[in-house]
Amino acid sequence: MTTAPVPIASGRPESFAADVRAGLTKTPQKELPSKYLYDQLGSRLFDAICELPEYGLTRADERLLRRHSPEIADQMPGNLLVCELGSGSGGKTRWILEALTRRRQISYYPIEISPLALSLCQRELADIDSLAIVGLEREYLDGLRHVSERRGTDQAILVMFLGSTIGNFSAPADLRFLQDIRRLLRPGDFLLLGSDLLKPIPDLISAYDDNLGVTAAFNLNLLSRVNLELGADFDLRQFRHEARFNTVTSSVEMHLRSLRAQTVTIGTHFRVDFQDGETIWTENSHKYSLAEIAEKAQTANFRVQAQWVDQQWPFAENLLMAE
Ligand code: AVI
Repeated sequence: MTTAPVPIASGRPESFAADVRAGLTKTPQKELPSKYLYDQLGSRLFDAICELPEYGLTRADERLLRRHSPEIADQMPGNLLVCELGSGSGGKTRWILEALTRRRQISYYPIEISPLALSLCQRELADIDSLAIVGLEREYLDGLRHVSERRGTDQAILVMFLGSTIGNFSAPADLRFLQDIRRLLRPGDFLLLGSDLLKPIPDLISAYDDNLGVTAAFNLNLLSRVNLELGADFDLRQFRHEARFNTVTSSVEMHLRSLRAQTVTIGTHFRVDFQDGETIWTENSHKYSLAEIAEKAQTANFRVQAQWVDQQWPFAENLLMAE
């Protein structure tokens, strides 16, 4: 199941319809929210993306967690709860949970809107001794609030938000999200934040427009989802995946380009006209600098305890402490 926690819960069908309508009537740039990329097929395609030779992000995240988990565990207090925003498949979380449970009993709360992902994660980590797994089928902040309100007075929280999903919140929403997390924490709690870093543009474009066309399928699947769930008639062959780097926002943008002038019908009443060459913007993936992460963390009232960077694929694991 997906290792990508999506920015916000996918929501009910009526909000999908409303979001599609709002996004496709936006001018001058049509948009579809990236959270809708992750239906069942989209989640599987994302898992495949993580295996692609061009997409070094997930492997860098895993390498850093594997290497630095003992050091992270050493900095944690004895009485600790662990929450993960987006449970993932449990693969990379294993390193940190194993390091933490060497010294203490841990309750681990994966927070995830997909019940299937939660049960896969529970199964994957079930063999770790001294670990109690309590899956929460909720949106991130709602789940974190739930845990935070029920913890003991002397219990600290470690929140993990891995895989650079923070980069899919377009600025300034990334900062707002850090502030929202901070408001649910107490001084002395921790946030372990994964963030992809700026790297040469050709490497970034290859990572988001791979030779096998997996990312193209991931992106086009969004139109397929609109067809299936909202009764639209997008002809997928008349749209092409595009990855481009926006130097102003330091982000890789995914778009779907209309290959001709066309009209698409969504449901019974809603029609959208596309000009030849017009695009739908489907995702923003911000690439940070270390200083930028530190600045956003400090603005959100966290102290930067450590930033570890992968040498093969510039990516940072940031250990932040609530002040
Ligand atoms: C989940 N997220 C961090 C991925 C990223 O790199 O922004 C989603 C993705 N989109 C295309 N490839 C991967």
